[in-house]
Amino acid sequence: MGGKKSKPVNREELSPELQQMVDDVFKIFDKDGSKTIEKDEAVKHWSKNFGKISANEFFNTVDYNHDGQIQYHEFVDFWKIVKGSGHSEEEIQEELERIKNGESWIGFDDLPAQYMGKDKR
Ligand SMILES: [Ca+2]
Repeated sequence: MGGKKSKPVNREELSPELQQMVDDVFKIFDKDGSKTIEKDEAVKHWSKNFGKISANEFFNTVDYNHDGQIQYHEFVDFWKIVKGSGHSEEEIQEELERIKNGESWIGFDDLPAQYMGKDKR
């Protein structure tokens, strides 16, 4: 959208350690083990702090096919794209830690446009 040049979508494989962390965080959300994160599971997770805001941002960014659920493969794919966009595994771990601790979803700059969530400018 708009005239801004869009970054190509690059994916980079995650290290086994990071993959494990991604799996762990996914399981924190996916309480019923359905292999999808439902919106209300995300809202519940962030209920202490910014609840709906973080959950909405999270879904805007990661629910790429907009079906209202974050499938496991969407979740994993997202982190591969973050890494492929030049973010270090340390940065990714920090964001995963934040999510784990129920801190607000920050997201990342300079991802391909379709993975930027809603436009914040
Ligand atoms: Ca989805």
